Amino acid sequence: MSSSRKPPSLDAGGPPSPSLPPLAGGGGRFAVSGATPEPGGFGSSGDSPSPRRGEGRGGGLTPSHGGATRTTCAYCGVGCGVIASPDGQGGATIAGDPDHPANFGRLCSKGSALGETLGLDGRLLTPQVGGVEASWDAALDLVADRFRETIAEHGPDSVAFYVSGQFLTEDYYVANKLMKGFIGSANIDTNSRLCMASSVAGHKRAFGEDVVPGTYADLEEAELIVLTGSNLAWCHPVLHQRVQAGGAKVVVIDPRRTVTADGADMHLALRPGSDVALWSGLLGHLFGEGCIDLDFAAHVEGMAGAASAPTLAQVAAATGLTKQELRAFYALWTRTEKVVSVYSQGVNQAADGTDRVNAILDCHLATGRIGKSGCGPFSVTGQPNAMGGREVGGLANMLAAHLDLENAAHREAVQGFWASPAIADKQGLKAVDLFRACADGRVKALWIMCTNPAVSMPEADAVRAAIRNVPFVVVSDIEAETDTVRLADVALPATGWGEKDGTVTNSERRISRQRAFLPAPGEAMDDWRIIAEVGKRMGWAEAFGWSCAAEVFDEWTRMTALSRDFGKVLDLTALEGCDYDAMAPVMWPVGGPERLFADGAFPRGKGQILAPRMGEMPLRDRRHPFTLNTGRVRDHWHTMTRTGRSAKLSLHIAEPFVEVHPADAAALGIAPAGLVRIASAHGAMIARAQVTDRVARGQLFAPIHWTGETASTARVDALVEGRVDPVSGQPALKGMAVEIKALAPAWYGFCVSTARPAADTLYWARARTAAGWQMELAGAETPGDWVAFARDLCGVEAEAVTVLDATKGIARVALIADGRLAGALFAAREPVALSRPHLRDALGEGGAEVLAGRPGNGMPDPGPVVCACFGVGVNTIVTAVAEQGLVSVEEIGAALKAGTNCGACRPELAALIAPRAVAAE
Ligand SMILES: Nc1nc2c(c(=O)[nH]1)N[C@H]1C(S)=C(S)[C@@H](COP(=O)(O)OP(=O)(O)OC[C@H]3O[C@@H](n4cnc5c(=O)[nH]c(N)nc54)[C@H](O)[C@@H]3O)O[C@H]1N2
Ligand SMILES: Nc1nc2c(c(=O)[nH]1)N[C@H]1C(S)=C(S)[C@@H](COP(=O)(O)OP(=O)(O)OC[C@H]3O[C@@H](n4cnc5c(=O)[nH]c(N)nc54)[C@H](O)[C@@H]3O)O[C@H]1N2
Ligand code: SF4
Ligand SMILES: [Mo]
Repeated sequence: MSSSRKPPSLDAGGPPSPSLPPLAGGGGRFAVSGATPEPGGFGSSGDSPSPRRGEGRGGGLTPSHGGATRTTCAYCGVGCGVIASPDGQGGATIAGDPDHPANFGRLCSKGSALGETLGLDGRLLTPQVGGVEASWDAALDLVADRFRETIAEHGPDSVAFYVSGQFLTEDYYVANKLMKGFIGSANIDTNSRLCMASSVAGHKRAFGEDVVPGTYADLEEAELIVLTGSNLAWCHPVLHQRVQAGGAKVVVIDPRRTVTADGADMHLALRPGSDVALWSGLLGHLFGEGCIDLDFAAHVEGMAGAASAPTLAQVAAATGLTKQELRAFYALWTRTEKVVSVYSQGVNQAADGTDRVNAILDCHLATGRIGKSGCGPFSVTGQPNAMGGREVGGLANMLAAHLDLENAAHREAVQGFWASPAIADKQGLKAVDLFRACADGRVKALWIMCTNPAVSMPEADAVRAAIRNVPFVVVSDIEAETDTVRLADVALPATGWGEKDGTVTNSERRISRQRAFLPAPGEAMDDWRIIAEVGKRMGWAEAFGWSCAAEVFDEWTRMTALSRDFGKVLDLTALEGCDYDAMAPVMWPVGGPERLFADGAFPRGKGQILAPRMGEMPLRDRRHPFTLNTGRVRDHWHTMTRTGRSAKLSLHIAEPFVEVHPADAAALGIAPAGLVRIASAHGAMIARAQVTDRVARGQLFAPIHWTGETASTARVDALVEGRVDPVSGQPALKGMAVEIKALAPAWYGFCVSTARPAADTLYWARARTAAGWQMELAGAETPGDWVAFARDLCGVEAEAVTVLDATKGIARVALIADGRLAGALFAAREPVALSRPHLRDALGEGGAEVLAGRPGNGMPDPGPVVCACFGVGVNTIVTAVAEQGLVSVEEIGAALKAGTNCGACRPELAALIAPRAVAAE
């Protein structure tokens, strides 16, 4: 059933072979590093404890043969080009593609470690019905029958799909076609609702179409870059490197002092939610200073609204910034011609997210700073195909090809193109409403694909209950056990990154191929094909009869004649009939200009400035006096189903945490590294307190990554309310009213184990290590028998060596099997202070001597990992900085190699050179 795969190949390690298609914009403006993998170094999955491909069930797997494949990174919207060289045993060596115009060879820590995530342990390899293995025929028939019956009985709006910005364009196109054109409902929404919906709505209001006008090259050509609501150094690391290479002044607007802010020329730590006031104030200032492009103004409506912009005093009161800070920022923006304003989830994920987007776009429209070299507003996309999903109409309020559900001519054109029996004629349920409709019984059959809403949706506990309430739930995933797969009646195994063929569109509208370089494992099937098989079985064999991804893509490119003919920018028609296998990265409009709107030719005729507003502040109340901010860490991706497989990526930050200001911590009796419980009216989580002035008083920050699979109670979205922006339907994921309390567990613990440890204690958080696993623990009651507890935890009946002191509350247990350390538990009444790297290294090696908890004499403790690629710890770095007098990131690199591969840790290294850095652990 697998599609034809003829990826272009190149000789491993050598220069691109002549048979490779030329890539647009090759060469590169900035230095290429990380292009050549270390021999036997990162990228090989050989050292992971995973079963090898072909060894497992499913049989008949062809081993991948030599040669390398050009593809695109699985993760963020930067869309870096990757060269994957399969090792023939199911793994692959990964390098940056020096010719890809997104990254010119660079990769961040996550991209560099892609090879470590290819193992098959934990993968979903066969269809499951009711938790029991089933054949594809049985599973697909069941899905088609249940959907058909439900529609027949309750109408097309009684079913829904919830899909993902990690879908390839082909997957997305097929899902959208099935729901909107054949089932005849618009009840297909996507996790992009949580991510890009406010940018989509803002673009449509300002330009008349969802278009990002600029290119990555603008980041190098700009003189000023404003990063607002964006932690670029951690979330789009390769773009951050391009920003730094360009040498522009950088301003960061973020309530939190992020690593991105550390490296900026100016950090405006505004009050959460005051973004609209800040940007509206800038618009007023631009008018006041006469910094308006009068020629461009002829192409823009709404200029007069700027008269109602807030005054400097009003902006200062709203943002909590000083007038001096505001004047400095406004003056810099006003006098700099080449300015790019990059924004992301600190802007989109708010109850006034669309207004925030437009407040930024307004300033660029008023000054004509758009579509020209080095200037423009720049919404950076999160997921690898956030942009592609928008093109094919994956959101519940749009049609494919940037056309509108509300427009009868658009509907007719789409239905005509598909020759479909139906066409959705009203908006479908947007994510938050969709799961509410699951809760109250309106949705009776639900298909979730490539996303983990039981973790990532606001009101996640209620969403979990809502999914349980749906009579028939299908989940397509690559993993056998996720919080959402556990709720499925039918679980369908999808092929994952490296196994599937298709296209993705990155933040600068550049379409790149993802190419398979590994065989499909077990019985896994490509997502587009799974959906097409269901479409066929529902009675539409012809409309869903493609034989490979290339045919789907071809149909899609032809469809963009519709957007072109309706005067939209989106146009892929020049790619019709292209050589899909050899396709080089290309921007849309294909064959058109790279930058858009410099001439003021907007799809709607004129650009639109929205009247400035003051914005909406996050809620707080007496019971919930803190504002909870949420977001990402450098080395983890979302719900960790992929990055959690890599030991390198798991050790940068190995457990859920909450940043809390020292004054708040002191007032509430929260000790550094103590445990806290944060709670809202919707739910609660437990995490490690990180006492830091990176957050302001009254604010907290917690990461989104931990799930029911990786921690006891740390799904941050359990707390977040499903309050949405009225224009975009995007939930306010960043500003939640919560309370925080110190917890006083009876004991704290740390464990390492060669087998996957499992606990049922008040708190636990599990992470991969090179030789197995580690777990942070805390318990409400002290176990009566520590040895039994340790054996149970590690799942081994090994010989135990112990140091037990009941009066001091100390318990240390080493479990020795065949003379090697199979597990170790350290417990104490206080958070356990010991050298975690030392213990991790001893696993599978040393014996009872680990009970000392520290390396022997003369062996320094490296501390927590900063550089993931070379595993360099913070203590090693701080010591070298002090002892060798290192003064730059380059010198640290020369001395320790840290920061010399992917460079994602360079901002953190820079911070360690600062005098206040101290050794940890
Ligand atoms: N390492 C890593 N990289 C990723 C991802 C990942 O999971 N891990 N995910 C990808 C995806 S899908 C996305 S969408 C992007 C997200 O990329 P980003 O948007 O950069 O990431 P976040 O950490 O969600 O949030 C960005 C910042 O918004 C700030 N913020 C919170 N409230 C406000 C506010 O009111 N105003 C302003 N101005 N700022 C505020 C937060 O403090 C935070 O630092 O990252 C992508 N890249
Ligand atoms: N509080 C708060 N909540 C947030 C955010 C926030 O900043 N704060 N950010 C939001 C944003 S921007 C996003 S994008 C979401 C992300 O949230 P999710 O989309 O829920 O997170 P992922 O872990 O990326 O889920 C992807 C799932 O698809 C599976 N998968 C991977 N590859 C494939 C494939 O090829 N096919 C199939 N069928 N499955 C596959 C993975 O195993 C995983 O289970 O979270 C949102 N939630
Ligand atoms: S910046 Fe990192 S995660 Fe994003 S596409 Fe590039 S390598 Fe992948
Ligand atoms: Mo996202």
